[in-house]
Amino acid sequence: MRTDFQHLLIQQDGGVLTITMNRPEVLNAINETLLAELAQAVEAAAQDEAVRCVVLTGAGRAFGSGQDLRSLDEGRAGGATGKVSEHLQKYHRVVLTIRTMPKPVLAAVRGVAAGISCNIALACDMRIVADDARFIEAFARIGLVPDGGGGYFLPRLVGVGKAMELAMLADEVSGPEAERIGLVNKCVPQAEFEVVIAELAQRLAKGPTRAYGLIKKLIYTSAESDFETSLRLEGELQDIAIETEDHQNAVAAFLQKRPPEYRGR
Ligand code: LHQ
Repeated sequence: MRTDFQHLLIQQDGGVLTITMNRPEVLNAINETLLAELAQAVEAAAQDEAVRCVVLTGAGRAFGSGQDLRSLDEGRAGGATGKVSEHLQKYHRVVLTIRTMPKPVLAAVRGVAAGISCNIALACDMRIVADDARFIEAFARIGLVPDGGGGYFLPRLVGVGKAMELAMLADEVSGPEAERIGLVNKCVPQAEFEVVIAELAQRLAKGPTRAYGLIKKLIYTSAESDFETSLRLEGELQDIAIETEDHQNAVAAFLQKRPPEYRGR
């Protein structure tokens, strides 16, 4: 796994790979370099069997402030042409890789998560946030629509009515409120944040990774399937899960009254 990035910090602890977006002076605003590096890092993490859980976070006081508006403006002033939808494809590569990689991805959010940074956090499988977290679907503030998958994730997480409110008003949602409306999984005091993240990430990294990958497929596909299609997929995935070493060892461990040890195989 490459670690010499300009705007990312990469740290591996056992099966947990932490990717930290690192431009704290601009609240980790995403410029071209950060975006390209993020795509490379998540793709490498997806491929690497030694990585069994990914944590995505931001350096300093924020998770991220969205697209770097300065570099966007400079690009325009410099005569950059091309549709924004082409630029968005680079973000789509990131969110698609997060959703499809067959292992859990946690967003660890401290401080602000605005614009497309907010939606990258929503792409992750779970979100654990500190109580200073601020989620802002900032797009409408600058006359844009939610991108990076926001229009897809928002109604699925919080329902259509709330999604509309968050996208149109673009008001801040605090960490505790985000937990209350289901935008995040858990909001914890800042003093406990790092320990809670580390414990959950290590727990997931020591879990039945193959089953986790199949669970992602089952849950994420369900939003697009009818009930019968989902039941069919459930059967196909269970056929795979039941053949895994982790499943067979866990059943043996249960019968022998000892804790299971998952190897991700
Ligand atoms: C920033 C940024 C930033 C550069 C803070 N860029 N410098 C859009 C267009 C095209 C294609 C792709 O898709 C997108 C998607 C998007 O993400 S659109 C949404 C873009 N983001 C925003 O509109 C948020 C802009 N930032 C803010 O509203 C505030 O900075 C927030 C609410 C995030 C944080 O406020 P504060 O905590 O008060 O911090 P601050 O405003 O003082 O920011 C600290 C520094 O970071 C500051 O620099 P300075 O040199 O003055 O200290 C800001 O200029 C810089 N910064 N966001 N997106």
